[in-house]
Amino acid sequence: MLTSLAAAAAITGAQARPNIIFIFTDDHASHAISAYGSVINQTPHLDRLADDGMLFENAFVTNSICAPSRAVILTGKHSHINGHERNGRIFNGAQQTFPKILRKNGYETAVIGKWHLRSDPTGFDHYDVLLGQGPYYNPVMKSKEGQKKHTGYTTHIITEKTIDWLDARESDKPFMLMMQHKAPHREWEPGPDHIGKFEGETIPEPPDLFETWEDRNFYAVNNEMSIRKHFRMWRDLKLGEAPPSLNEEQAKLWNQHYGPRNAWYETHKPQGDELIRWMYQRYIKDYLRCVQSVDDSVGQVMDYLEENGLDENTIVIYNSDQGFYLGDYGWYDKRWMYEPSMRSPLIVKWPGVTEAGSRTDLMAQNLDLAQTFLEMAGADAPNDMQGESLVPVLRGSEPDDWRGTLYYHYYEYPAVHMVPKHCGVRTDRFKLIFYYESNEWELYDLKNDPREKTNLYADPTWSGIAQNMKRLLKAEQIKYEDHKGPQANFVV
Ligand SMILES: [Ca+2]
Repeated sequence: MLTSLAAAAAITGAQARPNIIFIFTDDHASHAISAYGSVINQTPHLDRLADDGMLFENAFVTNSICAPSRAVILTGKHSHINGHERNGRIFNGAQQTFPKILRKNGYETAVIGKWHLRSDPTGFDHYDVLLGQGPYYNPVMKSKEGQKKHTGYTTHIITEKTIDWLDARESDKPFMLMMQHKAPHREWEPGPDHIGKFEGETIPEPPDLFETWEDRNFYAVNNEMSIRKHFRMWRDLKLGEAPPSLNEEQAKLWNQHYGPRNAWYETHKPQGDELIRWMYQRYIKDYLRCVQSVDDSVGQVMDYLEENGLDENTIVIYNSDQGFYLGDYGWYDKRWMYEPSMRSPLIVKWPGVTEAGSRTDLMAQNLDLAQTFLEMAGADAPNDMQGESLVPVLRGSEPDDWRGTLYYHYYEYPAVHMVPKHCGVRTDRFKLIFYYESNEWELYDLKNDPREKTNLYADPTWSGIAQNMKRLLKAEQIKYEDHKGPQANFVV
């Protein structure tokens, strides 16, 4: 009797554990989500998720670049600990990750979509992932059964595979599913259903689209991600023929859309500011078209959960691997510790736990997700994970001892876009950045200068703050064991 009661209790407990769906995108800046106040697009399905859950107004990454961000999320450890400091490394899949721990605790785990870590996924019952970056159209995907070529738009295919996996599963275990889109990563190739969106509209420009950085730091002047100078006209701005990866039907639609607009460019040959404006419109519309397909995907997954009675016991999280410059600071791309790329969107719907439509301004970081997922599932997090579980915040409390400082470290130099190695700390008011290979510093007052235009580091008025921030940097480097190397070579 006792045994069967205990077994029944165990089953009830197992059933009560929530499912987790982690919807993850690549390069989706929070300022291209209307729930975050976007002035350039509408994302009704992401807004619906925010209406049902909690939106983190201050969510950040530790290292604003694609594969390293993924490694941080899987391990709950900074890049220098998990060994994936820069793109191109091969992820050590033998190390501890949160999906492995969930699996040991009775969860069924799956990842579908972009993986980008070079080694095969480990810790998953099922995976079906793009090879490397993967294309926007007709991707080859790899599963435990081998590689398979698909026809169609990659955002649609990843969504369909996600829903198919949910539909086919027979296990009574709770599940943790990662649906990871390629979109809206460069080269921003729109899907067939949104390729004509925004036509005839003028998307608002950011206030610093024409920034040249001439009297500012050397690297920012010389990096290779400016709207002004660094687009590839063929792939980024779609001048010329359709990409060869498209089939005949897809190419026909592509050429119908881009052909007449390319003819306008060839006739008018805009120059100077007019050219920058034209390139910005061309870029941002394609970026937003890709976002629109992602937003549709979020809606389709949420609809599926509701229609199949899964919505009440499934946590849905939306996040991106980092932010992005949408013409902000005169740029596209990411990498810098500046706000547009250090930030990422983070929205969590946890039915019965998060208050619908709530927001928090506490600082969260992608480093926190592994421990958050484990606590959601009732599993213990290992002591060597370096983040903070967001569960208390999701439950509605604002812990007094919540972190006041974020640590950041970017490594990928020299490399594409030529953004220097740097590290730094951010508080809710100030940001200190250290370019340790040239011993240069920047200090920004985020309250009075949110777009980081005035470097206060050498200003005597701010020397006390600079000193305090250096102390914080030293303390964070010790805390996260990143205190041996050139990034720690400074005196406070
Ligand atoms: Ca990315």
